[in-house]
Parts: sequence; C-alpha cells; structure tokens
Amino acid sequence: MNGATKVGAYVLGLAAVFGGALGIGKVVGPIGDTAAETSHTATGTSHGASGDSHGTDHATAGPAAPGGAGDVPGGLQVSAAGYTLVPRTDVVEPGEAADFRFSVIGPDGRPVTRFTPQHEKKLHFIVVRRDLSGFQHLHPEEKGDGVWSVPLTLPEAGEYRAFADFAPEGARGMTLGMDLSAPGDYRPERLAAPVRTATVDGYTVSLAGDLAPGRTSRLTLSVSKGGKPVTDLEPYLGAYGHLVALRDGDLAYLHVHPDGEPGDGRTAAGPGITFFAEVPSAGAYRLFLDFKHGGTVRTAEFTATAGGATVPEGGPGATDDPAPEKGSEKSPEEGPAGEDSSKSPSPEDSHNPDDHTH
Ligand SMILES: [Cu+2]
Repeated sequence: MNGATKVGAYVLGLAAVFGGALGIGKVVGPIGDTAAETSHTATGTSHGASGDSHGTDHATAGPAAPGGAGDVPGGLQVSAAGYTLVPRTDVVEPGEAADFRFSVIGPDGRPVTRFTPQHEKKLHFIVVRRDLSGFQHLHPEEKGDGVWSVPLTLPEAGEYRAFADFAPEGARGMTLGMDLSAPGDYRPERLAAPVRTATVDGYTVSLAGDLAPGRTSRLTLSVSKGGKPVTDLEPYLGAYGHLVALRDGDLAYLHVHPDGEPGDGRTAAGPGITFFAEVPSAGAYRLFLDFKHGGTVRTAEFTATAGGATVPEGGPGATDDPAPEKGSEKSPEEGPAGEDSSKSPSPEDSHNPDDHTH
C-alpha cells in the first residue's frame, strides 16, 4: 500500500472510531473488562444464575468514561476516567524484537504503580493489527516507577492497536487502547467469513451460540483433538478459557469470561467452555479464545456476527485478489490442522500464537 492510501485508511479508521462511539448510544457496554472485573467472582456467579440480569449489571459498567459519556466500549480511548496510557516506545520495526515500554498515568499525573490483579495479573496486554490479524495476549513486567515492559515483535508492517486491561488500586477496571506503528508496506487482510470451527495446533474448536447486540448471549466453545473431546483442559489465569472479542471497524474491546471457574464444583474441564458475551452493536466481531492444554496456551480465532450483520466485502480490508483466510479459520470440510501447524506453542505467560516474542 502506498503512503497516500495508508493515510487514507488511517483517516477511515478514525472515522470508524468516532462513528462507532456516536452510534452506540444507549446500548450497553462491554463485559468483564470493566468495573465488573474487580468483582469477577460475583459476576461469574450471576452469569450462571441469570443471563438476563447480566445485561443490566453491565449497562453501567463501561470503562468509566469521564464526563458521563458512559457506555463506551473498552479499548477505544487512550485516556478515560483520569487514566492515560502513555507509550514509551511508539514505533516498532516489523519483524524485530523490541522491548516495548509504557506507563499508565493516573489522575495525579504520575505513573500508576498499584493495581488490583485481575485473573492473576495486574495488567493484560493485547496487541492486534488493525485488520484483526496477528493477535497477541501478553503480560508485561513491572520495571519499577510505573514502567511496564514487554518483549514485543510485530511480525509484519502495519497499524496496530495495543490494549491495556487493568484495574488501578481503588478504581474501576478499564481497558485503554493506543496505536502502534510498524513502518513498511502493508496490505490489510480481509476479515475471514464467519465460521463455526477453528483449528489451532491440531486442536479443533467449535462455536455454538450467536452474538446478539445489546443482549447477553451464551456461547459455548468446545475443544477437541484428533476427533476426541478434550476433557482435561488446564486452568489458565483462573479459568478454562479467556475470550476476547474485538469489533470489526473500530476494534472495540470486549473481554468476556467463562461461566464458572476451575474448582467451583460445577465447571467441567472441557470439552465445552461456556461464556456469557454481550456485544454493544450489530456488526462483525473477531473472537479470540485462549485455552491451555498439555501445558501450552493456544489461541483459536473466529469471526462472528451480531444482529444479522455480514462481513463487509469492501472496505479497507478488501483487496483485488482473494485474500488468504486468516490462520486459524478453516471450514470443517477442509479438515483440521492444515497450515495452522505452523503455529508454534508459546510460553504460558505470553501466549502468542505465532510465538513472535521469542
Ligand atoms: Cu491476560
């Protein structure tokens, strides 16, 4: 893509952000990554007890947007409720390992040093290219004085979005987002069509349930390997699965959590992992499921739509040539594994499906 086109796409991206924010109106906010996060156990229980109460619980659980804007999905803002995400690195050369550093600046203008852990981590860091490819879920280390550091490789050129999902001590959980650039020639991938089955590393994950805008929907993701259901999933960060949903068009960030937890006496270790998800609008979403088995965390990816939306055929992601489907998407006829066998296992604490951090 030449420079002019790239700028054009960037402006289009901005328009999508504003359009998304304006268009959301009164519909409810995201799940899980917000105020509810700090009381996740209680929220998890209510998920099981009543799906309907869930929407109400979260109607005011947006990422604490200042000025009463409310109901803005997570990840769309670099600053909210007095907290600002500040990169200390803003350009990352594609294909080169970088020590990426950033801070969260608090309402007092100083870097935040105290966080309430959520899912066993003080801060969850998600990186994805603007075309929804190259998902990474990382856990940066504290380097002191409120500086976070994470080994980061952006495999290919493009515009990326990084999300920090955290709860400052004494404050609501929130997700802030910032742009990252990996300079170079960039050809966006088209968003893959919705499918019910994804494969990763020889595992097949099937998706049951449908997203519905503004309502809680029950999604069950079932994991099998070699045709056999996996019934010994391993707890990863306090759950059998972690699901991140990103909205196509503006990358609104929705962190969804499973119904039930390991050891609660009612939650099986697979093959099914049930989530209660609520998306704020009709549209296409990319779902990223992290699950752990055999000591390795893997990510299965799906496109799902809500409210009768279809995946756009034009737009910034379109190319004249049919784009190859994204890695983990396969229709059932194509069989499991396939090119996903190229996805390497990655260490537990930085489960990047492409193992780019090492
Ligand atoms: Cu995490």
